[in-house]
Amino acid sequence: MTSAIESVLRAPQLQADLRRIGEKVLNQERITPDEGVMLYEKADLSYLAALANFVREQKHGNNTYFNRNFHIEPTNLCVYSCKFCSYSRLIKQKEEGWILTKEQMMDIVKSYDQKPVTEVHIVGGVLPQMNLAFFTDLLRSIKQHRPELHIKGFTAVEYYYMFKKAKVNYTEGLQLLLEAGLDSIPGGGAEIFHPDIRQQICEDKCTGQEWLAIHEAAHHLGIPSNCTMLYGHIEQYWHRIDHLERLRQLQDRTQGMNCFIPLKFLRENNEMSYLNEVSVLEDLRNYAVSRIYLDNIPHLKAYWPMIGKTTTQLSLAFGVNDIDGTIDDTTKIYSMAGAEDQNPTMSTQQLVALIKNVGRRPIERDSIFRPIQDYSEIVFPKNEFVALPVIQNERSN
Ligand code: V47
Ligand code: SF4
Repeated sequence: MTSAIESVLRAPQLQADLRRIGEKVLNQERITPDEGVMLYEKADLSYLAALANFVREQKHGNNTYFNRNFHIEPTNLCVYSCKFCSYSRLIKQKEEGWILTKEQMMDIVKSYDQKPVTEVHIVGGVLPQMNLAFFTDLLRSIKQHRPELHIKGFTAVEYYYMFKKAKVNYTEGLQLLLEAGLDSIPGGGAEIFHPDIRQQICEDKCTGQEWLAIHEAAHHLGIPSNCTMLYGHIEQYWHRIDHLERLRQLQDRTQGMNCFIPLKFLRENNEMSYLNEVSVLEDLRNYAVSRIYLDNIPHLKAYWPMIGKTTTQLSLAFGVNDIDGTIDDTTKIYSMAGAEDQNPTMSTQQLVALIKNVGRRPIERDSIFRPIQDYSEIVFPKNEFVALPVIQNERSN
């Protein structure tokens, strides 16, 4: 029997260099940086979809993962001034900002006491008073209150600053947080590693090399992490491939990263608002090339609060196999940057419907991607079902 990818590779009009890349993907061989750039520049979206879906189905079949999570954003004040950031307020504009006390954050945790969430994602601005001692104390209190809640906490940017202030090296700092209850590290702060771009969009925070070194130190301590790339602003395709290549090399050394999350630049309320946002087609192209290039990172996530529910459904045909979680309206990072969903929250039923409606198998997972519940056969009571944009129904009309 001929697979879909084999018939795509036989198309007579396909350029020879693109066909060679496709054959590599079919044979599960790694593509080179030049080939990655070529895919971005020359490949048809339908060709990319076929290759990326092949990789996705080799790794995960039809499974599409989500989790039940909420966020805590300790502060939106920040000592840094990333030009793309709509969220942070410099300390001088502090009347527009918030700083949560430990008690306020514990109240957020306690508000989920009767709810079946499995993860808290903690991320925010960088402030001197939110230091290593403050956060180890917070993590200890969370674990004391709810030991089984997975704490995915703090970007490498936040770590870099707090470890420097505390005069500890990366391993010492991470070890302290691990002992206090840290379970994993989110992917934020990576932006674009290449210094030519990084200096223009976020010159005053940690470098790409420092970001990578902190994740590497975490992996050596057995702390898993995610990784991200902020795309669709002033970078070129080869900067994206340079970024993916650095992640692929780190993963070859440590196997510590579970998931890659492309983050689309959103333009409202920041210093880069003069740029247009890239199109949905570009989002899909980026998911597909990322899936093909990062052959050693198991999962590819579409972060639905950022790209919206319809693009999330489409992304499942372009290599994506994870859509993050319920969120419960607990993050402001993307709504402040102009995301279409100003109060991001989805019930389990809605996440399941979103996945099922495009013919995929919805699986709830834990934070390190172990399956918790297969929802493919579960029928929710009718009155709890909330309609979503339904791509499959549009096709079948
Ligand atoms: O590092 C800030 C990005 C990141 C904008 O690990 C923006 O599961 C687009 O990393 N347009 C923080 N992006 C959030 C993050 C994340 C999100 C979801 C899941 C995970 C995970 C991690 O948000 C920052 C920055 O790259 N960001 N401003 C903006 N205007
Ligand atoms: Fe601060 Fe993060 Fe915003 Fe940069 S992206 S200004 S580090 S909150």
